Amino acid sequence: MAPSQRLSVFCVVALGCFAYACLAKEHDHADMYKEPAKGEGHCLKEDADGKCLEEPEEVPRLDGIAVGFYRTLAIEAEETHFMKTLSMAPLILEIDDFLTSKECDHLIKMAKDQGLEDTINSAATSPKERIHVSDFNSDGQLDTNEMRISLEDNFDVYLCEEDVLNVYKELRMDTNGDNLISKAELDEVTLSNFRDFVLHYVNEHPVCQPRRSKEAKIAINGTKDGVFAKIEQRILRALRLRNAAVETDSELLVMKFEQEGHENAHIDSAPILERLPCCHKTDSEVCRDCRYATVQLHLSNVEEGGEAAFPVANNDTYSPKDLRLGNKRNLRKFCEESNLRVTPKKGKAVIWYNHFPSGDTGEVGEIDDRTWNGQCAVTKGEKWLAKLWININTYVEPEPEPEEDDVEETEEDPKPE
Ligand SMILES: [Ca+2]
Ligand SMILES: [Ca+2]
Repeated sequence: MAPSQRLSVFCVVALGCFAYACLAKEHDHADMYKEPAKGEGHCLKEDADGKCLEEPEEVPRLDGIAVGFYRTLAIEAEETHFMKTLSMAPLILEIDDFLTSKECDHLIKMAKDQGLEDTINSAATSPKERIHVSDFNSDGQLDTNEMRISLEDNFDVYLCEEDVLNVYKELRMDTNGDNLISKAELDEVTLSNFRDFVLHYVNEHPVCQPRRSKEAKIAINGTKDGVFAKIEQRILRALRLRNAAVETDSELLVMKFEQEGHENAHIDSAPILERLPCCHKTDSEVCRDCRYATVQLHLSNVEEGGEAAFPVANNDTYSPKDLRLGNKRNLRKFCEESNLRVTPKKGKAVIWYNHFPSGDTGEVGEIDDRTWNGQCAVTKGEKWLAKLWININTYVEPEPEPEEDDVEETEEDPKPE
């Protein structure tokens, strides 16, 4: 998932917005809205029973207005919520007390009833035929930073410089002792030995793991759980997402972070490749995530640490290369360097859009590569978090192969008259 370098119109808009950022509670601002009472959501034409006959093509997306802006959400008769804009690029929104304490406890109980398992690092166990290396300065050798990044990309492990040097030493890779690995030096190590040792090293040094957490994936498709159904409706209303093309993921991911638990920064969705099916629409392993938005529900308070972190949020000069070379994905060690850190609080929702809207069609557009996100280490106590993804199908069915009879015959070798 190599993030592409791009500047979108949203970055330009964001720059303009910073000029009047940090508005105090603008509850009376003209942009505040009340959720319409019935059915009007995003339907263009309804039948007599209120069933939608015609949906607009545009994918709804809230306007953050400016960092610090508060929007009033009157989405339930008895309750008013306030949505605060935390970042414009990417657009990140926060709603305190979005869930009640009882609702949080209910989701935790669902996870406990199902049973939590250690989160698995699937990238490390998937077979590889060769290692892809990142020789950023094209000098034909890997310095320790380039090797660190190569290991992240190949095995989803997060070593620091001293760890990389330890690996060299144990595997006797750096034969001339210059802290650089040439192609010849790399070729001396078999892939399986290299991989096995790195994974062994990471097991011995859990801080190098991409995440340390336990999780339960709760099937929510067609769930009869009334508490969850109510939360789901609240989310869709808050985001004004009631379009038929929108569906929440079939699973709610509930994560538990114990002391020292963390999750390094990653992007939740994938670039749009129209001919590759969306994972929520296929059973095939060959698929891509089509997660338009992410909803993080904080289910507990945390005594210390455990912030939700966005390393490059609101970063005017973001470049994927700087993110990698600066080791900012490693939230276990460099949490404080993240541009935006959100303190966990029971009941809080943190929401962001993983994709831009497409300027041409109003549909889901390119991935927003500033949405790098993760969880800083819990330094005291424990933390419970739920994640729900809002999916929009961006898969285009390929044209069917023409039947043999339909193939137009061309005269390649016309007979002379
Ligand atoms: Ca190099
Ligand atoms: Ca060397």
